[in-house]
Amino acid sequence: MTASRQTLTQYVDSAWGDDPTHEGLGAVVTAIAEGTRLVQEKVQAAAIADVLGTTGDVNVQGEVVQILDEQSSDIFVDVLSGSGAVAAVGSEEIAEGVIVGDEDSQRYVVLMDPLDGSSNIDVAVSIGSIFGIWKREPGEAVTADSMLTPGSKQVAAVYAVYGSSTVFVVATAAGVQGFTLDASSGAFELTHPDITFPAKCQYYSVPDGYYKNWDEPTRSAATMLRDGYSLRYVGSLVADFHRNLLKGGIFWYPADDKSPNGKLRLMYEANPLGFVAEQAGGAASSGRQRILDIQPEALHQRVPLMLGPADVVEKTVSILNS
Ligand code: AHM
Ligand code: MG
Repeated sequence: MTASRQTLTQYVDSAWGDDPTHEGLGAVVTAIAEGTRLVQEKVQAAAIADVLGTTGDVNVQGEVVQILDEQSSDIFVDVLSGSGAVAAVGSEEIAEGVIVGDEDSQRYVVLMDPLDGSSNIDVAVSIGSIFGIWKREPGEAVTADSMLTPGSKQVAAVYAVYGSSTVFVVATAAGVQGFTLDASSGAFELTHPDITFPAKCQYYSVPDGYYKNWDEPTRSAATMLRDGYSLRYVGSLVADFHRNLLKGGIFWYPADDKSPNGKLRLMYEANPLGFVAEQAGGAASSGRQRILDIQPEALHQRVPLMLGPADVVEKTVSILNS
């Protein structure tokens, strides 16, 4: 008989229930979990409900908006705004940050990629959602500028993967906890406590098809990875990252001739997953500096992104800069 596992609700209560420094964090994470349940239902039913495909709009990134991108963003803005603990929300799909309120109880700012892996929505490949959580100073004004805070100031980061199961990973300074949705009860159960990168790296996840657009140092560093590890790349950052975190692997989306700042977004993708990587004993780098140290200049700014075991990231960065 399987011992009963801690649920996300129990974890939130025991980790932060009586802790004044984390007051309200449980409400934020619980709201994200509620949104995740709703989005995973949409993802599962998308083809049947006829909500695959595009809205016909182009987002602030200049990318075609999928119907599920927009619906997911709306769902998470709603649950976060209703949590009572969130002052502002930024979304990859929304041009400006959404200011919710500046009550003292609204202590957190959440920046998110509500549905990562848009190109995989229509083809039943794993996709996910990514969240960085920052705490406001008491009395601090809630403005567009106050959302531009370095990733090192995050108090927590969360991601979900809608895959062969729905997983929900929560990282804080106390470590990285992985939950799995029990579809029959609707509870997230703690199936992967205290996640850290395994000692052995097996995989590298790099968009090799852009080799022709890379400079020589990027080619050399990628060749080192190709010589040492097996390629795994599904094209959903959050799913590639999750596999690499559990099995041992490095993810790298470098800059290239066509995208000199890389493709991925600092505030919605790099900072949250960089925070998770570091809390799991790994590292996150742009190839030039630690991701979490970057002073953001714009909500939607892009950055080259390397995430993985610390020694492999360090070696790749060193070849890139040699
Ligand atoms: P999205 O947030 O619009 O889905 O775009 C980001 C995605 C990442 O999930 C993934 O790592 C990358 O884009 C894949 O890009 P490419 O198709 O160039 O390999
Ligand atoms: Mg994304």
